[in-house]
Amino acid sequence: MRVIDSHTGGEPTRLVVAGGPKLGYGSMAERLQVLRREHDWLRRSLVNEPRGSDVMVGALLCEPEDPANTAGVIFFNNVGYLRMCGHGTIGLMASLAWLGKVEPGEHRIETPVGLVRATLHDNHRVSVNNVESYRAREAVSVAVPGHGTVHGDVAWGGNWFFLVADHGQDIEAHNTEALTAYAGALRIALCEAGITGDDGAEIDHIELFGPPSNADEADSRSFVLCPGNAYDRSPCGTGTSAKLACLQASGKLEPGQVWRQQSVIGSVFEGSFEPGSEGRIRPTITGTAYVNGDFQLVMEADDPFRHGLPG
Ligand code: PYC
Repeated sequence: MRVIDSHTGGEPTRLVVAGGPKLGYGSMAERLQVLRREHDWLRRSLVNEPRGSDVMVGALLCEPEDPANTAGVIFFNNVGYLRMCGHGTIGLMASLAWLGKVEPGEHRIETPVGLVRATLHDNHRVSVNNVESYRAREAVSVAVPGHGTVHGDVAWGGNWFFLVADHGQDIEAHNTEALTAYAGALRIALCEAGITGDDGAEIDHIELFGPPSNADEADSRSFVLCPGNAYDRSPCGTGTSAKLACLQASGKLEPGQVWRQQSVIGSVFEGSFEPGSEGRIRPTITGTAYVNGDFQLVMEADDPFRHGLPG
């Protein structure tokens, strides 16, 4: 199995480009179900220790269902499957460019939640025109044990997010342990209070906002806790999409206006949107990714952990 590693603003993506399991010819949503049901060993092998780590996001490159599209992709992490991944799509394009499989310009990529458009620029830059995003609920209150009542917006950006500004935490790289504990407690509190995305979907990403480290470089800084309890080193593509949807819903961002979202470690995505259908937005997120590995996976038959630790 050939694998390309990349990172997008510090957040890793490990992409299987050859030798992965056969998942049939359905949509990416259908193939995700086959992967989860019959080949979950692939996720654990790539992402979990001893080969991977909690921070790693894995991706499986697929033949597209529609041959007019460039590729399909399914993303996963240390505890399960992601619906969409913005930093991962930027990493996917950098990896395909590394392999000489894509030219600069726009490419259509199939994901489990729909088609996205990814534009490969020069200098390792990629723009992802993401799925339509929207704020589902505004200023939702939740009691978080040890932290009082917290207010946040529920928004969809390709994954479900709870976005909070009134958290009283320092969004700083030296404070990630406390931020992880706070955001983890908030996620559990949402779950216990029955606060969900549409159709009862679990809100599995928490996004805390604060001022940027330098107002010349960004408009806001965020800390994003992903399912599985690792925080996103990048500003999070689906999270930035959710943020743009909330800004638009509050009348704070106009179509085409650029919003610069900084991650807790300081990397920046640029985002903007066009109007979508039914009051939703179609966000575009631009970031930079570098390839930092190109290798074969080895699975020795007598290695008890060749498929990773459970999880
Ligand atoms: O960039 O959308 C993203 C993402 C989701 C989880 C980790 N990164």
